[in-house]
Amino acid sequence: MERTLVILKPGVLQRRIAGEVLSRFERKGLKIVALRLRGLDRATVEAHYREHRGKDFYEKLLEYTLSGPVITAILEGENAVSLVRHLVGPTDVRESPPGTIRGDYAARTRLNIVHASDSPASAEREIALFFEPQDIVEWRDDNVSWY
Ligand code: FUP
Repeated sequence: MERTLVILKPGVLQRRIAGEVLSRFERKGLKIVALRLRGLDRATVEAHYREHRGKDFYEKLLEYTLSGPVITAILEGENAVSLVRHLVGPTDVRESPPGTIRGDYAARTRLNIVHASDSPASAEREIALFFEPQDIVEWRDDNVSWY
Protein backbone atom coordinates (compact mmCIF):
# COMPACT_ATOMS: atom_id res chain seq x y z
CA MET A 1 0.00 0.00 0.00
CA GLU A 2 1.29 3.46 -0.88
CA ARG A 3 2.20 6.04 1.79
CA THR A 4 2.51 9.80 1.63
CA LEU A 5 3.62 12.57 3.95
CA VAL A 6 1.49 15.57 4.82
CA ILE A 7 2.38 18.59 6.90
CA LEU A 8 -0.37 20.76 8.33
CA LYS A 9 1.53 24.02 8.49
CA PRO A 10 1.40 26.54 11.37
CA GLY A 11 -1.69 28.35 10.04
CA VAL A 12 -3.73 25.22 10.57
CA LEU A 13 -3.21 25.12 14.33
CA GLN A 14 -3.47 28.93 14.54
CA ARG A 15 -6.87 28.76 12.87
CA ARG A 16 -8.05 25.68 14.84
CA ILE A 17 -8.80 23.71 11.68
CA ALA A 18 -6.53 20.70 12.25
CA GLY A 19 -9.49 18.40 12.83
CA GLU A 20 -11.28 19.61 9.71
CA VAL A 21 -8.22 19.14 7.51
CA LEU A 22 -7.39 15.68 8.85
CA SER A 23 -11.04 14.77 8.51
CA ARG A 24 -10.94 15.36 4.76
CA PHE A 25 -8.21 12.77 4.36
CA GLU A 26 -10.01 10.31 6.60
CA ARG A 27 -13.37 10.76 4.86
CA LYS A 28 -11.71 9.88 1.57
CA GLY A 29 -10.60 6.61 3.12
CA LEU A 30 -6.94 7.34 3.73
CA LYS A 31 -5.53 5.66 6.79
CA ILE A 32 -3.47 7.59 9.36
CA VAL A 33 -0.44 5.45 10.22
CA ALA A 34 1.66 8.14 11.91
CA LEU A 35 0.72 11.48 13.45
CA ARG A 36 2.72 14.02 15.39
CA LEU A 37 2.34 17.59 16.67
CA ARG A 38 5.66 19.43 16.91
CA GLY A 39 7.76 22.47 16.11
CA LEU A 40 10.19 21.87 13.25
CA ASP A 41 13.85 22.87 13.27
CA ARG A 42 15.43 24.92 10.53
CA ALA A 43 17.77 22.18 9.30
CA THR A 44 14.87 19.78 8.73
CA VAL A 45 12.82 22.38 6.88
CA GLU A 46 15.83 23.35 4.74
CA ALA A 47 16.32 19.69 3.83
CA HIS A 48 12.62 19.32 3.08
CA TYR A 49 12.49 22.37 0.81
CA ARG A 50 15.99 21.98 -0.66
CA GLU A 51 14.66 22.16 -4.25
CA HIS A 52 13.45 25.71 -3.57
CA ARG A 53 16.70 27.05 -2.12
CA GLY A 54 17.57 30.38 -3.74
CA LYS A 55 14.08 31.07 -5.11
CA ASP A 56 12.48 34.41 -4.27
CA PHE A 57 9.89 32.87 -1.94
CA TYR A 58 12.33 30.55 -0.15
CA GLU A 59 13.11 32.59 2.98
CA LYS A 60 9.47 33.53 3.50
CA LEU A 61 8.47 29.90 3.04
CA LEU A 62 10.95 28.82 5.70
CA GLU A 63 9.88 31.61 8.02
CA TYR A 64 6.23 30.59 7.74
CA THR A 65 6.93 26.87 8.15
CA LEU A 66 8.97 27.61 11.29
CA SER A 67 6.54 30.15 12.74
CA GLY A 68 4.70 27.72 15.02
CA PRO A 69 3.85 24.09 15.60
CA VAL A 70 2.84 21.81 12.74
CA ILE A 71 1.21 18.42 12.46
CA THR A 72 3.06 15.84 10.42
CA ALA A 73 1.25 12.71 9.31
CA ILE A 74 1.78 9.66 7.16
CA LEU A 75 -1.32 8.61 5.23
CA GLU A 76 -1.67 5.22 3.64
CA GLY A 77 -3.92 3.91 0.88
CA GLU A 78 -4.03 2.82 -2.73
CA ASN A 79 -2.51 5.64 -4.80
CA ALA A 80 -2.21 7.69 -1.60
CA VAL A 81 0.22 10.21 -3.14
CA SER A 82 -2.01 11.31 -5.99
CA LEU A 83 -5.24 11.01 -3.99
CA VAL A 84 -3.88 13.34 -1.33
CA ARG A 85 -2.52 15.81 -3.92
CA HIS A 86 -6.01 15.96 -5.46
CA LEU A 87 -7.63 16.61 -2.09
CA VAL A 88 -5.02 19.31 -1.34
CA GLY A 89 -5.36 21.11 -4.70
CA PRO A 90 -2.85 23.00 -6.85
CA THR A 91 0.07 24.92 -5.31
CA ASP A 92 -1.13 28.29 -6.64
CA VAL A 93 -4.18 29.18 -4.57
CA ARG A 94 -5.68 31.11 -7.48
CA GLU A 95 -5.91 27.78 -9.30
CA SER A 96 -7.18 25.71 -6.35
CA PRO A 97 -10.85 24.90 -6.89
CA PRO A 98 -13.43 25.04 -4.12
CA GLY A 99 -13.70 21.62 -2.53
CA THR A 100 -9.94 21.22 -2.30
CA ILE A 101 -8.19 22.04 0.97
CA ARG A 102 -6.21 24.91 -0.50
CA GLY A 103 -9.25 26.02 -2.49
CA ASP A 104 -11.35 26.20 0.65
CA TYR A 105 -8.85 27.43 3.24
CA ALA A 106 -5.93 29.27 1.62
CA ALA A 107 -5.90 32.78 0.15
CA ARG A 108 -2.14 33.11 -0.37
CA THR A 109 0.15 30.60 -2.06
CA ARG A 110 2.93 31.17 0.46
CA LEU A 111 0.46 30.37 3.25
CA ASN A 112 -1.15 27.45 1.45
CA ILE A 113 -1.60 25.58 4.74
CA VAL A 114 -0.63 22.03 3.78
CA HIS A 115 2.25 20.18 2.25
CA ALA A 116 1.74 16.82 0.54
CA SER A 117 4.40 14.69 -1.16
CA ASP A 118 4.29 15.04 -4.95
CA SER A 119 5.53 11.56 -5.96
CA PRO A 120 6.16 8.16 -4.36
CA ALA A 121 9.91 8.91 -4.41
CA SER A 122 9.41 12.25 -2.60
CA ALA A 123 7.08 10.54 -0.14
CA GLU A 124 9.74 8.00 0.74
CA ARG A 125 12.37 10.70 1.24
CA GLU A 126 10.06 12.96 3.25
CA ILE A 127 8.73 10.16 5.46
CA ALA A 128 12.33 9.30 6.38
CA LEU A 129 13.05 12.98 7.09
CA PHE A 130 10.15 13.46 9.50
CA PHE A 131 9.58 10.03 11.07
CA GLU A 132 11.48 7.12 12.56
CA PRO A 133 10.29 3.65 11.48
CA GLN A 134 9.02 2.96 15.01
CA ASP A 135 6.66 5.98 14.79
CA ILE A 136 4.62 4.18 12.12
CA VAL A 137 1.69 2.10 13.36
CA GLU A 138 0.48 -0.62 11.03
CA TRP A 139 -3.15 -1.55 11.56
CA ARG A 140 -5.69 -3.63 9.69
CA ASP A 141 -9.10 -2.67 8.39
CA ASP A 142 -11.60 -5.28 9.45
CA ASN A 143 -14.40 -6.00 7.00
CA VAL A 144 -14.06 -2.68 5.23
CA SER A 145 -13.81 -3.28 1.51
CA TRP A 146 -14.60 0.21 0.14
CA TYR A 147 -11.21 1.64 1.15
P1 FUP B 1 3.59 21.98 -3.39
O1 FUP B 1 4.28 20.69 -3.71
O2 FUP B 1 2.23 22.08 -4.00
O3 FUP B 1 3.60 22.33 -1.92
O4 FUP B 1 4.40 23.11 -4.15
P2 FUP B 1 5.93 23.50 -4.20
O5 FUP B 1 6.81 22.41 -3.65
O6 FUP B 1 6.21 24.02 -5.56
O7 FUP B 1 5.99 24.73 -3.20
C1 FUP B 1 6.26 24.58 -1.84
C2 FUP B 1 5.76 25.77 -1.11
O8 FUP B 1 6.43 26.94 -1.56
C3 FUP B 1 4.30 26.06 -1.31
F1 FUP B 1 3.57 25.35 -0.46
C4 FUP B 1 4.20 27.53 -1.07
C5 FUP B 1 5.54 28.05 -1.50
N1 FUP B 1 5.52 28.71 -2.82
C6 FUP B 1 5.41 30.09 -2.84
O9 FUP B 1 5.34 30.74 -1.79
N2 FUP B 1 5.40 30.70 -4.05
C7 FUP B 1 5.47 30.01 -5.22
O10 FUP B 1 5.45 30.63 -6.29
C8 FUP B 1 5.57 28.61 -5.18
C9 FUP B 1 5.58 27.98 -3.96
